[in-house]
Amino acid sequence: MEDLQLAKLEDLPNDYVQDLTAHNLVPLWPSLRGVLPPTKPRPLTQPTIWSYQDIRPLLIKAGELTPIEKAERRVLVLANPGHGLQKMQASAAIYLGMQLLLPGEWAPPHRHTPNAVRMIVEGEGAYTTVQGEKCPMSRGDLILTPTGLWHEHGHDGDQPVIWLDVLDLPMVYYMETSYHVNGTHQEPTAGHGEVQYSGAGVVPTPFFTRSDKAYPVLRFAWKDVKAALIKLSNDEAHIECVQVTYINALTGQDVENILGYYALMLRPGQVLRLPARSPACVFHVIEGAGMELTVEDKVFALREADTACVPGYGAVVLKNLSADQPCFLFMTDESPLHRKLGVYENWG
Ligand code: 1HN
Repeated sequence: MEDLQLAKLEDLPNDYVQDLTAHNLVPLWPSLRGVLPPTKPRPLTQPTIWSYQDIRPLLIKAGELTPIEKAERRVLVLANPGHGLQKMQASAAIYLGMQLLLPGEWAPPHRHTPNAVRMIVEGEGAYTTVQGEKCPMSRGDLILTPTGLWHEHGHDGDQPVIWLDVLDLPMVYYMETSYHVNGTHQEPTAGHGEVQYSGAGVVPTPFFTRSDKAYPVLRFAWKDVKAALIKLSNDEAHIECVQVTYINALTGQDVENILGYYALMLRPGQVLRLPARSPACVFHVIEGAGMELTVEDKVFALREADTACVPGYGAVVLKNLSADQPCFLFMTDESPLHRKLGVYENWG
């Protein structure tokens, strides 16, 4: 049935509207279709691509213009124009930023309510210490800094290190729950979750007890995740979507509460159609000779280290443009949040 046209604010007498305003009251009907559009949402999130070739020189320039002491975190935010750049949102719930740390620099310790991950894009020799665990950074590694955990970044190498930060900041900020606390330098402690939990299907259980750590593994080395994708692809040659999810080894759930993290391998020449689902999604090329991303009427060409964001509710087609090399992608989406809220949908 066609939606009926509802009355507008202008249809009401001025003095009546002023009277409502004076009493902090608002009529619903002029805004009803806006907050509850027919048949599908109208996301502000626009399909957007950020090319690493564009970002890199601007980030290096930020390194010359602003010392780390004056920035704390030297980041250029990947802002979706559909939300307005000042909102610093890639989507409703996803924040993206490219962060630069130069040799010898130190980004001081703090903790905060938003959850973060880092996907390392370039350089060697930097590290993040998360709640005492020193996590070296290499290209393609995923390092978690979940809500409430102390973290600081240091750099013992001799080249710039650049990584992609993904946070659920827009959501946590919207809920009026975003804040940070500064801390003191953490001396690295013994023990690495990624080593202890590296046996597939087994977890440490000294004296029959499992760890009560909420986040047992903080660093996922790219060499291990890449090997898992290649093994999956070889073992199930018929499988269409060669994808893995970063999960918590103790719970089997997503590694963080609000955003989901995945790695995907496109075989040489592969065209992969992803279903239209409610969550917005981010794609970042870890390794590959080029791919094409099609969403709605937009086609983006992505090279290594490029990042793109797509709104929910649209089908996405990924195409590996190389005929002889696989293409490896890092993906982030809002599906843990959507599932928890009960609004997750897969329209196929
Ligand atoms: C943050 O703490 C980091 O620790 C990076 O490296 C980006 C963006 C917004 C709020 C906190 C970091 C951030 C951030």
